[in-house]
Amino acid sequence: MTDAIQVVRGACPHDCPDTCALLTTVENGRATKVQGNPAHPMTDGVLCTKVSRYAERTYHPERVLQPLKRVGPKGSGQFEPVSWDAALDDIAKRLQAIAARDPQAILPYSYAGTMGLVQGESISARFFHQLGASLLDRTICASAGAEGLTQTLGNKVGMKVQFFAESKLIVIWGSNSIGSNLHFWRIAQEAKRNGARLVCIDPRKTETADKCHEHIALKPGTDAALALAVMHELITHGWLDQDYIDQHTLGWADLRERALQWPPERAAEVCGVPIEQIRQLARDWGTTKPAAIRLNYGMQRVRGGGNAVRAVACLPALTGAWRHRAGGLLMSSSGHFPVRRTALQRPDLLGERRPRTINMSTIGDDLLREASAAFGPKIEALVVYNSNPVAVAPESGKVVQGFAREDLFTVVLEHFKTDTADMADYILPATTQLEHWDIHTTYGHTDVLLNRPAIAPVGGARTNTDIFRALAARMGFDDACFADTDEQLCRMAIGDEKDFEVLLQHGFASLPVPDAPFAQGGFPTPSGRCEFFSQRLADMGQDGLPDHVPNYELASGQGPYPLAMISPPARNFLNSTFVNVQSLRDIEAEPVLEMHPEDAAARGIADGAVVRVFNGRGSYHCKARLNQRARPGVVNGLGVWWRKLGLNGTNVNELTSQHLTDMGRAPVFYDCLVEVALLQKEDAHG
Ligand SMILES: Nc1nc2c(c(=O)[nH]1)N[C@H]1C(S)=C(S)[C@@H](COP(=O)(O)OP(=O)(O)OC[C@H]3O[C@@H](n4cnc5c(=O)[nH]c(N)nc54)[C@H](O)[C@@H]3O)O[C@H]1N2
Ligand SMILES: Nc1nc2c(c(=O)[nH]1)N[C@H]1C(S)=C(S)[C@@H](COP(=O)(O)OP(=O)(O)OC[C@H]3O[C@@H](n4cnc5c(=O)[nH]c(N)nc54)[C@H](O)[C@@H]3O)O[C@H]1N2
Ligand code: SF4
Ligand SMILES: [Mo]
Repeated sequence: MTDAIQVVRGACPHDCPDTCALLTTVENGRATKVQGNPAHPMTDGVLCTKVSRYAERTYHPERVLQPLKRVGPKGSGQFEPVSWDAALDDIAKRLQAIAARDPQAILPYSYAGTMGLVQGESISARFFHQLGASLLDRTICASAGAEGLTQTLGNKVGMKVQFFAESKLIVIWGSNSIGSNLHFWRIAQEAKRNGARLVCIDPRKTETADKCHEHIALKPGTDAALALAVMHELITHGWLDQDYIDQHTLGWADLRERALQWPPERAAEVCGVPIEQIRQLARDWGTTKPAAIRLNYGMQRVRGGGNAVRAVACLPALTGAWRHRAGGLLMSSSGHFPVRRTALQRPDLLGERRPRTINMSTIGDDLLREASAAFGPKIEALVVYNSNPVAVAPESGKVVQGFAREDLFTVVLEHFKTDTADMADYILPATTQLEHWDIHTTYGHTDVLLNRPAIAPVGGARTNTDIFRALAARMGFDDACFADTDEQLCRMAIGDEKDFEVLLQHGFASLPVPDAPFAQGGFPTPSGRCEFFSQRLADMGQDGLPDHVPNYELASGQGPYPLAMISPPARNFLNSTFVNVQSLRDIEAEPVLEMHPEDAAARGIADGAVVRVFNGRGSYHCKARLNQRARPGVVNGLGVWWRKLGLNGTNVNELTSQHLTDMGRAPVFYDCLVEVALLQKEDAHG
């Protein structure tokens, strides 16, 4: 019996900064347990609750295990099983017919359902490049922050995460570490035990805020104002490292002038926080060494998200925090990895063609657009993989209307009948992380991980790569690159043969990143300095300096929608993944809206009441949860539920808009005004 037990090394595929190393126990060909690898320092043998249920998800009774073809009306969720050959032949024929008119009418739609370089964008990208399909601007998560960080530091680079353990001040800015970056929280706790002060900056009083020494509950979208006021105090109190500023930054005189326009009194008004809290934050930042900021993506999902990240990213250079390995800032480490994207994705297969680019964050509007000179052809076919846009994209009323078009041909590669798969013409069953090869970089630490298949594909599931290889063959794409195996793709993704041998042996390897990468400056910007002023932004007609850019939707005290809604992740889901895993859904129980008791009382809403959250874009039913986690004037709609598992077949994105951020063309999920009312019997279906 013991002979039949194996433990296989892998990597967590999810869009999470921790990128844990997995150990999967396989008994007689069946995965029985998924655990954290104790040998991997960042994972330290611990997984989050979600992924420790990965076997439950893999063998879920509702998993799609054979190709399905739509038989009912669009969106009815009625399908019949068909053979792989029948499905692939028909899909290839349909795509070929559209491509003969204009391949740009075909749009791939994918995101980070798996963060793997191989099952993400490798053969799939080659396929769409060879076809000449529209390109996809993958903006739905992080592109505003990434752009802001890049315009300031030069790339998505920063501190090494393990050195936060030695910091004496940690500012957790726009992130709920306990919920979404658990392994960083472990490091922050170690620092706390060693005497570090922890400050959390978040409109919501999260589990993380509960455990920090200070919580600054600012209004959503006001982080740049707060950061500018901190600079004001650093200047007026002389808490600057003038030598670091002179040698390693660009645009100080201009930034100084800008910051002097932001006394704490002004920022307190804009941010809705006490003046003394701002002064204290500046004092902490200006006088504690080493001091570090864990910046995350929560704060860049508003109109001024790029500017906000720029403003915060200036703070470590002002005090010379970068001099110490436990000082500086970390938002994303992904720019440290020398990934061979060109080899994996082969953009050269486009030849002379330059297809248009569609922004994934405005898929609602774009699916409803007619052909025009400016837009190009109407979108006639969508191929969706590693994403659930009907649930996660903003303004879902429009997204659903777009997917419901009878003249749209939609193929969805999935594990489950998600809200998006329900709208498909074909659902193709894809393998999970336990069933395929992959290689993983990360945005929260600096290790590369290899994922080996632990079990054979369940049922008739096939890997994303295999599905695109099979389609390529049917479309007559004969370039040799379509024959690359997954193992070959892993080998070419990053590093050399020697590196790959290390991965085969240990499952992970660390990048050679210096301990204090910017102690002597050397930022990867055009000037080599930390760019307070960005000429590149100025050349694009934008403000070259960071500034506070107010939200699109600002509560004025009047108007039909007086409450600001943010919709941060639910701890036991990963975006919309895991919502259908019963044991995890049981913990989250039902869709909730956190409200401050004052806002609820003004509307006659009691704790646990079913409410209608609405604005001009739509309405969403959920349960009101009254507590101090919500600040007055702000409501928190937690998690991206599957629409069909919600109370009225919608989720929070019924309310969010398709406006885009100041930089990076990203969505503004947390820049959204709503009103809340007790649900009356007559609007139970409204
Ligand atoms: N459990 C779990 N973990 C996840 C995810 C998940 O869905 N569930 N999602 C993953 C993904 S895709 C990502 S991108 C990462 C990063 O995910 P993040 O977007 O960083 O998510 P959170 O850590 O929840 O941090 C968001 C926090 O920002 C706060 N916030 C909202 N608006 C503002 C604002 O204007 N200013 C400030 N300062 N804070 C604001 C929210 O209240 C929330 O607590 O997390 C990943 N990890
Ligand atoms: N209101 C609101 N909306 C949000 C957010 C928010 O905070 N508030 N967060 C936004 C953010 S940060 C992000 S990143 C996006 C996330 O949006 P998505 O990237 O769409 O993420 P998921 O919802 O997790 O959906 C991923 C899907 O990929 C599938 N999948 C996983 N692995 C594989 C595979 O190997 N092959 C195939 N074919 N499929 C696979 C999963 O089953 C799952 O259904 O949502 C955004 N939407
Ligand atoms: S979701 Fe994040 S914390 Fe959970 S196992 Fe994956 S990488 Fe680790
Ligand atoms: Mo994300």
